[in-house]
Amino acid sequence: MGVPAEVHRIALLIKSMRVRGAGRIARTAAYAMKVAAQKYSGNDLNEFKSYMRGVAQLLGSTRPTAVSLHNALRYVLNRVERAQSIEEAVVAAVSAADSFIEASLNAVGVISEIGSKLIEDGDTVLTHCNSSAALAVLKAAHSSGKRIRVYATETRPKFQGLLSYRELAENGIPVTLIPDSAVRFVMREVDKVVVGADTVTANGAVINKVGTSLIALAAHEARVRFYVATETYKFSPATVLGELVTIEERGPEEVVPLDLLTSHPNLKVRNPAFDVTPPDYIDAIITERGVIPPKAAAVILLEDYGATLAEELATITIDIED
Ligand code: RUB
Repeated sequence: MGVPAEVHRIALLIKSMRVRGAGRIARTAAYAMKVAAQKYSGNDLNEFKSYMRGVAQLLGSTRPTAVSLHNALRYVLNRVERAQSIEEAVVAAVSAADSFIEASLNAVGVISEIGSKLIEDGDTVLTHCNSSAALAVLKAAHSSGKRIRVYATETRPKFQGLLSYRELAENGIPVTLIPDSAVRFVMREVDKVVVGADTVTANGAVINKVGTSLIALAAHEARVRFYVATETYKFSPATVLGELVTIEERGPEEVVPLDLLTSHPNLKVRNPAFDVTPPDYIDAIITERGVIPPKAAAVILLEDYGATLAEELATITIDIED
């Protein structure tokens, strides 16, 4: 059985960024796995397993950087793989997808509560792009009565900062939009930076919207605290085994108008969508399991994936020459 049209439609929503942000992408992919399981019309366990693998492959190919997407797919697939009958496998897929979505939403709630304690009355906070986890922290601080002001970066080239601006303003939080290039200029007025994450690596580096690492650098220079708010399913187990995170490079038409590209055929444009902030520039990572130093990312990964990682390590063979 082929991948259902509804799943193709969801994959396109993620690829075209109509559904975006690492948490939303993960929850939407889990939902698509549920839809796929419910639409399966056959009666063969092995066929169902390979059908679900195909669905996961399609969804996983939509955007390369956010590991949340791959962790969500793996969460559902692992439960399908363990099933002994077709009925059990379908139920496992549906309930795994549901519990992933519920746990993901709960995690953002817990992060907002924990993170809001790091924000003080009168703080000016700078945020970048549009992270539901980071905004949840700011909204929780505001609703607990703390008077905060926010600088939201535009976030070129896709202007996700406008989404943050709107969401914060609708919640009654005083927010000012700035061009990305004004970050260092306003940093002298900023008390804290709070951003989200697409992926956290084993050494505590954070991959987030391009520009994040420059903001971290400016914050470091000005001795402004730099916090990352993220669910732990954005931690990447593959990085324990030395794998590098693929940084998505998007099309030049997002950076310069199409007519300019046509009239200047030799114009070279690069459009990396994410960048890497090293752990030395991060004061703390706010997760649903507490506020951790970036270097503790490996502990979380070993807690969550230790057994699987040990199995994978055991498959690595080396030839030792005399
Ligand atoms: C979004 C982005 C967000 C993280 C975290 O990039 O970089 O900061 O995904 O978001 P894009 P959240 O717009 O390219 O998807 O906290 O909502 O998971």
